[in-house]
Amino acid sequence: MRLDVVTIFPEYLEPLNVSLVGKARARGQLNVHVHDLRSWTHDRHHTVDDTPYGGGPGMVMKTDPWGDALDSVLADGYETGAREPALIVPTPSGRPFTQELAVHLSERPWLIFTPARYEGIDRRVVDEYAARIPVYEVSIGDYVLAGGEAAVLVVTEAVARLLPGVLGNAESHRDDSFAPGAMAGLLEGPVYTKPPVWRDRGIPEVLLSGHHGRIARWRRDEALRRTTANRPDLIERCDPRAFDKKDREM
Ligand code: 6GU
Repeated sequence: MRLDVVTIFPEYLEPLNVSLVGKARARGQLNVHVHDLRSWTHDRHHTVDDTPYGGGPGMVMKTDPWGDALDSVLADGYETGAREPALIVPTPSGRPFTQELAVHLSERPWLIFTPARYEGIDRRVVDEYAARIPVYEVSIGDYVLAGGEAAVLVVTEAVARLLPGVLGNAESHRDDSFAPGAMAGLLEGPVYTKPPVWRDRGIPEVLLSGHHGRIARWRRDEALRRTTANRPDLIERCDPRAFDKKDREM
């Protein structure tokens, strides 16, 4: 997969060199290009923003630097064989970024991120590229960040770990919270490792029983308990057929 990020803070994307995403890059599973938007400005002050039409607070990112940057990134990618680009526009007004969207994006070969600062990018930029390529406007949650760069890190990590061969073991995302399947939409319960006693705290006896059926039942009960406490909305949205008689006794 190829990723391009156009930003006025290229250093904000340095975490892309670390950990899972960094290793995926080093192994050639991810081809990442971070670009400084200001290299597509032509004035002495490298201006990327201006006052909003219609008035109001804050500044709006200008059309020309973004248009020139995106044309150049697209041309460069195509030249090197990249195909089927999609634009990812991080914005608090976007559609919610979910595991389902992460899975969908992980199946695309080329993602171009446009994290904005200030009050966002002139709308004509998004409209222009939406007429040419798929555009996904995404929000990572119901709060406001100072810019989209942190959202790029979030989306990139969620997507990269789904790429073939990036996680050590293919089963690693089978039980992810939000993954389809046996734990259908429930949050994961608690986990434990050695030592068996720490500061007088033991671990749930069932985990030492070696009884796989009882362990699976316990994990499901814990997942239900945690989901009910932290995300009752997820329980509401579950297919009632996903629950068995023992669930209903909880
Ligand atoms: Cl993607 N950008 C900004 N600036 N704020 C956000 C966001 C994105 N998602 C949630 N809040």
